[in-house]
Amino acid sequence: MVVIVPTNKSVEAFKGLHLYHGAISNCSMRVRMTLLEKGLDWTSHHIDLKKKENITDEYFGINPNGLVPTLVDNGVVHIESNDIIDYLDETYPEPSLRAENNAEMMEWLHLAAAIHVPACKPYVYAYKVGRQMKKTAEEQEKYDSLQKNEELKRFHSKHAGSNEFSTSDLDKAKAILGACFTKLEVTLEGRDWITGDQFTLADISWIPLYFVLHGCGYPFENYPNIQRWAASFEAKDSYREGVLKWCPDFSEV
Ligand SMILES: N[C@@H](CCC(=O)N[C@@H](CS)C(=O)NCC(=O)O)C(=O)O
Repeated sequence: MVVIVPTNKSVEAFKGLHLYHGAISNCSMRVRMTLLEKGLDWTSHHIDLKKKENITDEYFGINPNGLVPTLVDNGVVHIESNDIIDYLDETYPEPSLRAENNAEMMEWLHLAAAIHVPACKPYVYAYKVGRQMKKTAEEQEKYDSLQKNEELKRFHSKHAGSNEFSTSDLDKAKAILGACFTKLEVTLEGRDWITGDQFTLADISWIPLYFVLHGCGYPFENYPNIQRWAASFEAKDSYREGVLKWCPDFSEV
């Protein structure tokens, strides 16, 4: 659980569940899907990342990394999407999204979190959103003044101004994604869902990764078990409402 004491105190008065989230953000998709699977009511605070609505004093006062999603539950601020979905399942246990083998499920959540900056983000920025996400000089100055996280500063400097991601950054990202999707392909052999017969947080954690990377042209045709798994989750209401309603087609982003 990653709880933040916000400097923007306005959110501490919030009642119920409030989610700051982005339509095109894969990390937000996993939280929206979890809220929907659980039938929880929540108040939406949409942050348009393309309009850089995250780069404000107000938002950095809620999420010190300036990232979406942020969940506020009765005034308590939670960040980090994989921790948020775990927190939601612990706190609102019905219906359960936890696997019988909790350790195996958590391993998938930790893996999704670990590959976000080295693999997922560079791939998505290089093949889809990088140019649209470039900051104006003014936005860059504001971002530099607000962002204290060195890893994120380094990431964003790689496509700032006229910079683009290097071939070695992309080769590294592709190698990590290749290893992860090979692991997922092998795991799904003879299984409906990632941890077995039951749809769990492990699936919710990885569905948005599939969705955005597929929209970037990632070669999923080489992974038949993953394609079968995708056909199953595409029939779910939580996928339609939590992903497609906000972002009908990532390739069009
Ligand atoms: N580890 C964070 C990553 C969140 C993240 O990178 N969110 C992206 C959208 S998926 C974002 O806010 N990007 C804006 C930026 O990098 O400035 C989580 O899982 O919540």
